[in-house]
Amino acid sequence: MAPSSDLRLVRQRLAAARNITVLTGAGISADSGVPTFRGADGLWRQHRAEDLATPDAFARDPKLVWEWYNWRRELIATKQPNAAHRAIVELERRAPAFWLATQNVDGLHRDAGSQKLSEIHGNIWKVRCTGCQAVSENRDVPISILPFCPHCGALLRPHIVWFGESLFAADLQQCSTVLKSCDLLLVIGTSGVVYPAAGFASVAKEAGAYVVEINLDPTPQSSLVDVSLQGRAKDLVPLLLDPT
Ligand code: BV8
Ligand code: ZN
Repeated sequence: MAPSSDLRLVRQRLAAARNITVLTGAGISADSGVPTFRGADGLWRQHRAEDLATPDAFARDPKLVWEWYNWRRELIATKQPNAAHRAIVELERRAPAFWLATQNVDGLHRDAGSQKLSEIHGNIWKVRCTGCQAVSENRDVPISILPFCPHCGALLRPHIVWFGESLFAADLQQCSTVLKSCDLLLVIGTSGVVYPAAGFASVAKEAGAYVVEINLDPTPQSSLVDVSLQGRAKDLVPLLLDPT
């Protein structure tokens, strides 16, 4: 558990911060029971996420990729936001300027009430047509395989950013703006290996932000952040708001 002096320091910095940016990864949803990407529970039928979350995998075997997403949709549909998600909603309410960039596709930040957010890797409850590019919400659990576009008949894909695909331009723009303008960046529950999100801490640091990391373990970013709080997000994030 993080030393109380670090917690006190971060709490003071948060209270004084005028412009807060938060970056979250799978670790914040782990406390809701959603398997992380690279943790022990990140495998499905012996496939690694990195091998399935690619355009090539979908082109080669769209049925297999949709079966993987159906497995995740069924699992995520039963999960609720946790105290860390809710504390971030409270932070959004309190801070004069706030933005959340999440790498998570589970939609739990939205369910918790976050509004000022970019889902930079997409959202598992959205589908996109590979023909007319129409994006729509689809909460079928499971989604019928294979799903086709009601407008143009083309195959539907998850509206998710796969490895080898560029993030949505609007999100990249928004993230660049909020990383360069924030005076405090909170990085919560990410292993810091997937780019461009893994570079966000250094972008903010170079722009003069105070950077705080919350994670169970050290990450490649731990050496460049100002404070690294080691522990579970559901325990630590609420403590940053109010001393209990
Ligand atoms: C891009 C959607 C430009 C899928 C995801 C070669 C060819 C092509 C690209 C590349 C290449 N080499 C490198 C790249 C770039 C690549 C990349 O970075 N690869 C890595 C693996 C080296 N990036 C991309 O491709 C990105 N696009 O760069 O575009 C481009 C275009 C073409 C060619 C070149 C460049 C797109 C990246 C997006 C990929 N999509 N998800 C899906 O979900 O179905 S990424 C996937 O990883 C998830 O979104 C996840 O969020 C993300 C990051 O993982 P984490 O969130 O950090 O989760 P992880 O399990 O790793 O870690 C959990 C952490 O939580 C741990 O640290 C753990 O300690 C901690 N934790 C656990 N429990 C708790 C906790 N902390 C606190 N409390 C707890 N209770
Ligand atoms: Zn279509």
